[in-house]
Amino acid sequence: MSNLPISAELIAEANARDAQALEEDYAALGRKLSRTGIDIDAIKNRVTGFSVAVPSWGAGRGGTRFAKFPIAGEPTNIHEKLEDCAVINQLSRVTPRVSPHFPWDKVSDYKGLREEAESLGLGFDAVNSNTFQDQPGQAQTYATGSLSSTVEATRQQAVEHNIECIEIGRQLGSTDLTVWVGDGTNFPGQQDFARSLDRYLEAASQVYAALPDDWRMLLEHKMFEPAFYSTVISDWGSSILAAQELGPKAKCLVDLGHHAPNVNIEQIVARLHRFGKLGGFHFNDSKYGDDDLDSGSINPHQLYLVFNELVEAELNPRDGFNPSYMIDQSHNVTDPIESMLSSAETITACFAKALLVDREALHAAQEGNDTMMAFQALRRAYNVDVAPIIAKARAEAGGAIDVLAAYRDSQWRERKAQERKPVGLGAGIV
Ligand code: AOS
Ligand code: ZN
Ligand code: ZN
Ligand code: ZN
Repeated sequence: MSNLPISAELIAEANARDAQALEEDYAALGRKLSRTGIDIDAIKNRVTGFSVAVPSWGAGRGGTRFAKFPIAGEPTNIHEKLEDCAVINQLSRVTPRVSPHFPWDKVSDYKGLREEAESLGLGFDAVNSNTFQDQPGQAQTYATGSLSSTVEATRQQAVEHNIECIEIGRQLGSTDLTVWVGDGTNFPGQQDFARSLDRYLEAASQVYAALPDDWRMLLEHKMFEPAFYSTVISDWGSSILAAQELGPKAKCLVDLGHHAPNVNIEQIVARLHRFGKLGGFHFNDSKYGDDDLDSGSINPHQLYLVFNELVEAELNPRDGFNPSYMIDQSHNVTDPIESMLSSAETITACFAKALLVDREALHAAQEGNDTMMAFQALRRAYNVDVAPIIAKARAEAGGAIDVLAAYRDSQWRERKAQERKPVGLGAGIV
């Protein structure tokens, strides 16, 4: 049974306002692109096949460690979060999957939850485990670590939680387990670097052993926070070494905010792909650290360069190419639905721009050491405004030409403010 939250009539009415202008812009861009031998419809068809998952936790207002400022009508549980994610997908048509986090999204009936998601036009993406905070009634604390803890019973508890997440994910139809641990230290000397990694690897291998054949374990590295001196899986080096040691089903996940400042993330992407270990992304943007700002809001060029490597990787699949794309943002000052609509559009646009790169010209310039023309091959595509392609693909798939205007027309948040109970105050989640 379909239970879609936004009426098709509302989208059609909103689109009627913009349809003529879109046709004109699409035709003009089509003529411009055809002068360089690009078929705009072929690009549009690739865009139609593109998708990025949204995080269940992103549907709520995020927060900082200082405060969280909830908004009226914010979702209070996984059911309401799914509804909001369905709104995002209905309007954008590029976010058909939701990535759940446990135990935050715990319910008693996962078969029922899967059906509920299906009725909203959604499926489930990677399952995320949580061993970075304690839960009420939990036997062991994660205060000094989880998979790498010096306490055997704590490591065991963390392993069992991850295995439970796999079990839940099987019922939800997921095939990836994303593991980010907060394990690390705040003081030099606090832990032995080698022995803590040994303990992590031993525990992670127990989780790995429980993976079904068609599953992957995505290791998410992070340089700092909450640990501020060292972390166990601190960078892509530690991540790929761990993934290589664990086995072929272990891959690396790149969260764009989890690197040292100014690090060349697009090169990391190329390296991970070269060794068959590129598992997925958490898209967001940052100015200073793991700021979890909206994708492309600070440095859209970096996001484009990442997609340039992804398109390049897809053309040279090496050990296969199947990265899982997901948004991981903290929406502290916006309506989360609006942020994810805008971010999904930005991410898709970077993908579309990367498709426009004249790869033949780029490769020829690279081989001939023609630096300026190589750079120009990338720059030319970056400078194209691909908005008409994205909007046209979306509208043809039943989505809105102007996603934010249609969302505001729907008065979704105002309506939910009447129906949903207010969320509590307090520090948010990172
Ligand atoms: C933490 O910094 C990471 O980005 C993780 O992906 C985390 O599980 C997620 O952000 C939810 O807090
Ligand atoms: Zn992340
Ligand atoms: Zn993060
Ligand atoms: Zn982040």
